[in-house]
Amino acid sequence: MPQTLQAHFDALKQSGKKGLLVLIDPDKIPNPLEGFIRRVEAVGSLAILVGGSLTLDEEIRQLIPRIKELTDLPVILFPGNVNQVVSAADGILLLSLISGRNPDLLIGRHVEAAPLIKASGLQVLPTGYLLIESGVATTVNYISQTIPIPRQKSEIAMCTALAGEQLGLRMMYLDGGSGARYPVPAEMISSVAEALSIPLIVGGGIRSAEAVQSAWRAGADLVVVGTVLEDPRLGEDFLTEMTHVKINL
Ligand code: 1GP
Repeated sequence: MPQTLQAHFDALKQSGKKGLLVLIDPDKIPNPLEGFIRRVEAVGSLAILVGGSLTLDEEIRQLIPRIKELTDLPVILFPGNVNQVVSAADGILLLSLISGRNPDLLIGRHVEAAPLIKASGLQVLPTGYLLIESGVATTVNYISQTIPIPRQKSEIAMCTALAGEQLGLRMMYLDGGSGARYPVPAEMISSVAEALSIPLIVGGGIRSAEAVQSAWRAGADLVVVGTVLEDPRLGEDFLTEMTHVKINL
């Protein structure tokens, strides 16, 4: 990927192509990691996201250099807290939780992390993060202490995302949270996608190739999958299904 990550994702959006991003939770590192990375490459993931809203140890600091040794795919942090700013990665989704009204997650943590991020040399992807109600109380619901946007309230999601773009955010992420029971509804994805001119990421509860394609069809530019890959059998089935999908619709 010779361009910057932002330029790459902007170009993807402009061209109407679609992308997949695999998320690794540093507390649930696939074993063996190398075999997993090879399958992630084979399935066409554009980058590897690393992070989570709650991490139990410092594993992320060792994990990123291990991934970098195994692949040329960009590694992008998906940080749940300031401790997940690791300079060995390529970029960071600098998330502002704009669906919530928790000032710490809108701007507070960012102030604390700003000098670290500047010193790290990481490429910054300023990202509006919208938490969507997903049929189960996810870790991110609890940890963020915010109310997710109700599933049927597409117009709230759309106005929130639009405000984020108007404020200068460069990416938008609609997330049901890791392990969501239901993925973000297609109608909500469409409504948000139609309002935005920046790349739209969708994740949470996506467990099949059909669900990935459904999110793409609705207007997601990038789809994130994490939990499905943590189960060896389901993960294998998913990756096999995805190898048959024509990724750039
Ligand atoms: C979580 O969107 C990501 O923030 C991925 O969700 O783990 O449910 O795939 P899953």
